[in-house]
Amino acid sequence: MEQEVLSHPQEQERLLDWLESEVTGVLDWLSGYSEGESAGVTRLLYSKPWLAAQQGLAGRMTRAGLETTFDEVGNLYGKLQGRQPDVPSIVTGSHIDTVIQGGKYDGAYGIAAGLVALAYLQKRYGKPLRSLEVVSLCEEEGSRFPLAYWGSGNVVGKRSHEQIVTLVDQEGMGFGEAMKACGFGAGSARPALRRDIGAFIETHIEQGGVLESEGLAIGIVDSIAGQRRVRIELVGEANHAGTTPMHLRKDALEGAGLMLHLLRQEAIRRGAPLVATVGKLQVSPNVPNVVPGGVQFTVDARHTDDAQLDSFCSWMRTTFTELAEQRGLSIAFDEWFREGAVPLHAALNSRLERICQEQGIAARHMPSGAGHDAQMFGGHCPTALLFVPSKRGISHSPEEYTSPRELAIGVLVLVELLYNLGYEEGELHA
Ligand code: HGY
Ligand code: MN
Ligand code: MN
Repeated sequence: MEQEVLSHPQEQERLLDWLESEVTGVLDWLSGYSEGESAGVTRLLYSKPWLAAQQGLAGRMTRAGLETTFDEVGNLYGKLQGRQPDVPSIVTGSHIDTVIQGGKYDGAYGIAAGLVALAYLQKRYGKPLRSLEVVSLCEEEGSRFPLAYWGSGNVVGKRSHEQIVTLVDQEGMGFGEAMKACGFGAGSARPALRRDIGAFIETHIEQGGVLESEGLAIGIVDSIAGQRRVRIELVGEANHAGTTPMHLRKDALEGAGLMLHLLRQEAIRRGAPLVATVGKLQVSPNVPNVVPGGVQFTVDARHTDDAQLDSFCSWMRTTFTELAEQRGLSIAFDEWFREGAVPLHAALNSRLERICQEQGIAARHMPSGAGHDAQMFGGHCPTALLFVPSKRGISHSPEEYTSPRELAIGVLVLVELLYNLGYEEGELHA
């Protein structure tokens, strides 16, 4: 394959033009499936736009000649059947859900890239040796329910129906109820767990500024940072804003404010790649003339070294507990998400490196501070994650942007890797 595409740079140019129009076409179409009129894309798990997007993708996969199936949690697969149906599949894809008012590339790009790559390979080379599949994973972000990686976690056996029984969204809708309303749930279709995946490849926007700042086209990810997500509840004493002297207050918001400040200072003191974020904060009763009696806020902490991450989190618990005591507040911690740092597959990354060299594509190895479905697959099967640049490093925002050419180059590298893995004889991971 490399010879055929590479020997004529004009042919590579023509292919990139075609890939550009195809992948941007899918992304523009997909971005139309969003909640309400707000800026950006909001497509939450088991919501109406989520279901419409999955059904729309199923139609596209079928029209592209792929065998289309849903599993019981709503992961959608499009399969290009291989000549050796009993050997493990090569799967590529990403997540269809988004954050609230997110961008149109996070997750969606990996699905669009897989769809376009399989359509091209089938048209150009027909049936592969090993089956090639594109998967639209139902959920990764944890935006609607307090649980993340529901899609990929079910595929690799790290999520189960027992974990969601008591989970509800902001409106009080139960996880199981929302899943059932979309026609999914235990027994609704084939089980999600897969033990027949020979390799998982995820193409994703970088969501950071390294590639852009270094003028590179491709990031080959060596490891994905570990994550902890903790909900913290502070309870003080609601009281009259006018009659309660400052020294007699048990002000939950004042306590939270101090904790946020200390958290930031400590993360800066410990230095990169540690990051800590308070992204959500709720005050009760949240009215101007009442001393806040209660606050709930979240901490999202990440590091590529799990021991460092654990050390930071235990510092946080000790420091916050002491501070709460000093201020007459009660404090409760609920860690609802924990994922370890994951190394990605060295042999697949060497293939990616070679492909970029042969194609004359500027690339580098790098870590990922963002979590990805590849983090789930990494402990389950040989897994690779490749990045394309994000403009100004912005993501999880309507400002998220990657140029059509940068998107196409990512698809071209994916096409090459899928060709290597899917069509070439010999050991899969020699
Ligand atoms: O939060 C993350 O790292 C990912 O975008 N879910
Ligand atoms: Mn994301
Ligand atoms: Mn993502």
